[in-house]
Amino acid sequence: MKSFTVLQIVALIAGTMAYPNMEPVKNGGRPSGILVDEDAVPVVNVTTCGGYINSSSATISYQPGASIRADQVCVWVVKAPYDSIRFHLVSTGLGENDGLYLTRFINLIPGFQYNISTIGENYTYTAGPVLVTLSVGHAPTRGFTLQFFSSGLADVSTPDYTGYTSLTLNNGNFSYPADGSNYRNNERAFFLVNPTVPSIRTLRFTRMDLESASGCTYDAVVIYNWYENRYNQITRVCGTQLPPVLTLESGLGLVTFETDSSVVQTGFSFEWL
Ligand SMILES: [Ca+2]
Repeated sequence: MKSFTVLQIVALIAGTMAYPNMEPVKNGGRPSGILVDEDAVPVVNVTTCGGYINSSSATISYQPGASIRADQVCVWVVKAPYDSIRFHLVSTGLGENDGLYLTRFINLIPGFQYNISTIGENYTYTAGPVLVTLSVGHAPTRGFTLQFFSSGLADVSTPDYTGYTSLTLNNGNFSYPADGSNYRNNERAFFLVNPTVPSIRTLRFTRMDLESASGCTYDAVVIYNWYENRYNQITRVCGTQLPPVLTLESGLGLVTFETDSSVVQTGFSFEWL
């Protein structure tokens, strides 16, 4: 990592000559186009079952050395400012029937996945965001401590989301947009149906009002079910087509919403129980 310091100095001296097409855009107080080192120690500490972590580094420490109930599922969303994201497991009490997974989540599509099990090993992505999913087997287990550090160039491929909610109650209903207005152009939003109490759940859409297109290539709701330790795409819908009622075997579902640059309508509603 010492070479990063040298590169930083060179880049600072060369200035715009080295990056003639690069605007000196500020990103978190650090100019883009400059390689940024990892934080010396994680700057955020998260101890909850799931959460949205927008940080250059963090420690996710969930029940280390303490008990976690059977079938517990937790999801942490990691959005880091730099394009290299290195995860490593510090300690774990998870058993062979439990899983801790990293899932690349570029463009709202669950992608390459690691099953993290080896303490000290590096699991690295070249761009984010990343979903961290804990899936406990059918017996109680013990927790873990995981850290991540981002470094490198500004991750310009990772947008700010236009909407995000984690739905953690046992049941409820949800509408987007919540105030009954039209959704916006260029939406990039996602919603986790992830009740804290583990159980099989049902996800049922009650309203759909999106711009319609063949293949739903303009505006779309895409639904994923966490099953057999993967985010499996169930359906992609638009227009007024209601998705099929979905059983969430592990109690975890993912609803993504994206729109193009024109034509907006009133969105969608669903309930879970
Ligand atoms: Ca549209």
